[in-house]
Amino acid sequence: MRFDIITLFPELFGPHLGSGVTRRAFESGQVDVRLWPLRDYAEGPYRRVDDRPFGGGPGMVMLAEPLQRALEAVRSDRGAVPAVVHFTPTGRVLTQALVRELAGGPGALLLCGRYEGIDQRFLDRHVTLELSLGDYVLSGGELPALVLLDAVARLQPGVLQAPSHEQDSFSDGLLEGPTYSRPECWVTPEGSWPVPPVLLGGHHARIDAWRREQSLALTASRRPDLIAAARAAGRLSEADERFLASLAL
Ligand code: 9D3
Repeated sequence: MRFDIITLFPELFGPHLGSGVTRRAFESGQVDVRLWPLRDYAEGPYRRVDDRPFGGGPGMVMLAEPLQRALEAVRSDRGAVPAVVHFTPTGRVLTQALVRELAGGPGALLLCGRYEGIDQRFLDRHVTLELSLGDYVLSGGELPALVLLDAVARLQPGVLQAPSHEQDSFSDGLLEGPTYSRPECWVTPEGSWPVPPVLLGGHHARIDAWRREQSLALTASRRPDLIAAARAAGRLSEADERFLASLAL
C-alpha cells in the first residue's frame, strides 16, 4: 500500500518513519510513504502557500492552487488516488475499525492542513474522508497523519513480533488489563510490590478468567460506553455480566 502526504512540514515525518515498528513496515516495502512538500508547488517570488481569509477573521488559509499542483504531481506519479484524506478538527474521529479498513486497502493521499485550514473549494473537489484525532486542538494535520501511519503500519503482516493486535484494546471492544514482568517481587527501600499471585500459578484457565475480570473492571470504571457497546453487540457472557454486577459501581 502507498501513502502520499502533502505537507508544509515534511521534516516532521523522518524520525518517526525511521524507527521501531513503523520502520519495519516501511523497509519491508509493505507501506510505501512519499512526501510532497507543498512549498515546492507554490509559485511566484514569495512561493506563497497561504493568504488571508475572505470576509475577515483571524489567521491564514491554505491556497487551493499550490495544493492542486501538488495533487497533480501525485497523480502523475502514482495514477488515480484511491482516497483523499483530510485531517481536520471537524472530521470523523479515527477509530480502530477505520484503521483496519485502511490497513487492508491500497493506501491514500493524506492532506495535512496548517493555519486556520484549507480553501473549502479544494476540499469540496477532492476530499473523500475527513478525519480528526479527537476533541483537542493541535496546530496541524501532520501529527494526525503520523498517528494514522503508525496504526496502519503495525497491522501489516509480520510487522509485530507476535500478532498481539488480536487482543488489542478496542479490537475486542474492551480495555486491556495490567501486565507484569520480572521480578516476582519488586523490592525497594520504600516497600515490596509482588506480582498478583494468580499469574504465577501456571493455571491458565484461572489466569484467563482473572484477566477477563481485570479487563471488565477497568473498562467499566474508565469507559462505561465500551461496556454498553460490548453488551449491545452480544460480546459479554453470563459470567461477564455476573462479574460486572458484583462490582460496586
Ligand atoms: C478558529 C478555529 N480554529 C480553532 C479551533 C480551527 C482550527 C483549525 C485548524 C483548529 C486547529 C487546527 C489545526 N488542527 C488540525 O489540523 C487537526 C486536528 C486537531 O486540531 N485536533 C484533532 N484532530 C485534528 S486532525 C487535524
